[in-house]
Amino acid sequence: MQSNDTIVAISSPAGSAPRGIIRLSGPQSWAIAQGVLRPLAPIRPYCWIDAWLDDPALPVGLMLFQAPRSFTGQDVAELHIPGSPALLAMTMEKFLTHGARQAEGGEFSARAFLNGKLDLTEAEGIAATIAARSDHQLRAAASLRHGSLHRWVQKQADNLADLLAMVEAGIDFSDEPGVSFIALDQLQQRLNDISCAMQTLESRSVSWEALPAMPTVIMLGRPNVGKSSLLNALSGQQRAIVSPVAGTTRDALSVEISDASRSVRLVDAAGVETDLTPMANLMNDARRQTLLRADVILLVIDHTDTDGSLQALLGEVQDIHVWKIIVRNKSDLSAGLRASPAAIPLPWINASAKTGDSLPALRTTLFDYAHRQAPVTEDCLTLNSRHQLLLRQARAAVQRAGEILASSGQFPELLAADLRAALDDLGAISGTISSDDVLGRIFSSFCIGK
Ligand SMILES: Nc1nc2c(ncn2[C@@H]2O[C@H](COP(=O)(O)OP(=O)(O)OP(=O)(O)O)[C@@H](O)[C@H]2O)c(=O)[nH]1
Ligand SMILES: [Mg+2]
Repeated sequence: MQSNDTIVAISSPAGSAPRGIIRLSGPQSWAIAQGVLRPLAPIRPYCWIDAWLDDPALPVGLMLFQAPRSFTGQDVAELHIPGSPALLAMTMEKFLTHGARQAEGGEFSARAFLNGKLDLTEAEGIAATIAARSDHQLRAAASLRHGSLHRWVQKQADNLADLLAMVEAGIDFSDEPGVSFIALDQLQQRLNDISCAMQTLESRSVSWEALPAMPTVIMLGRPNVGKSSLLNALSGQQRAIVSPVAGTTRDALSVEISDASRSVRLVDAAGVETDLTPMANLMNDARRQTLLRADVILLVIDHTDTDGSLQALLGEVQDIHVWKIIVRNKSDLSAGLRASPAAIPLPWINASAKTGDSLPALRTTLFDYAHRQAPVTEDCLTLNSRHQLLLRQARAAVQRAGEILASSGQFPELLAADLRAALDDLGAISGTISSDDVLGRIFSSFCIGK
């Protein structure tokens, strides 16, 4: 990974926005920035500098950061301009012709890592933040980014390094009678403590892969109540066929709907058929399978539903223990709803897929329920498969060391080798010891500009 040239990338999100940011990092970043734009005041790091771009003629803002006090640990320049994609692309071109190189995905974070500004788990936290699709992932990513795993690793690595130093000193001075650096039972106790701490982390942690990426909301209701119409209206797309013919939707259909920070997958399951033809049986089976994936069930009813049909619907989902909400669709029809509010034992909302009445409130309710789950806390870390593998290896090495000690205590060289192996594995979690190969794999999953 080359890190002594100057890289540049657009680091604001894709698309139009009031403000766009182009970031440079490397020894030439200040000079290249001054080649492309004219500062209107003497340049100083860590403060806003008004500047002028000649083509097109525009006032812009410049921020300079001096090595090593910057995100990457190098000299950094940040240009703030109006966030029009065409203007950003044109300005990027100028930086490239003035000698900067287009940054690869994750290269800014990689430089921060190589300059000791971030450890590998914190860098992974940045990548995970960018990729997060749910509140759970966002919270877990923030915990990584803020160094909770890094601190844990550091503490255990310090303990292991202490023990290793004492065991190795014991080897060096083994010819000297009466010189002992740590009593065997004390050493055994400290190894047990480290192994227990590792076991606790493994058992209390949540696997990254198991975090719900995007909660699923499944709509359920009798044919013709307007499930497909709601799916289309909530997603703003004509995704599902809508018709007055009951039983239009046969297979489950899904769309992703998002607000500013959250997404849910909305699934339109086939309507609940009551006359049991072979086709209806197949549809009912498929729907039950789909329901098992639900984080929230949205029960859809309309003015034709009676207390009885509502109870049948509730019966179908009574064994599924997830959040359930009822939407009384077709609120625009003046006939009113037959199922009385008293018969509705769940949170409910009146809405109309046709007129759009209450759909914003319905969307917000869905996001709120779908993302309502236990938060990821400091002492319940989220580990990805790389962390889990290294942690398991480290614990196995510590356990081997404990066994050598328990069986004889006579082979300090073997003991030291296992402690070193455990230390290497812990080091690889935070990246203090890793091959370029591993680093390349991790940073290549980043997006450009981060
Ligand atoms: N007035 C009114 N009509 C609606 C509303 N929502 C849906 N409809 C109509 O109700 C009929 C059925 O709508 P769909 O969305 O196909 O219903 P569905 O629940 O998906 O039906 P199946 O796929 O058969 O299970 C269509 O004629 C829609 O135009 C609404 O809010 N108000
Ligand atoms: Mg339908």
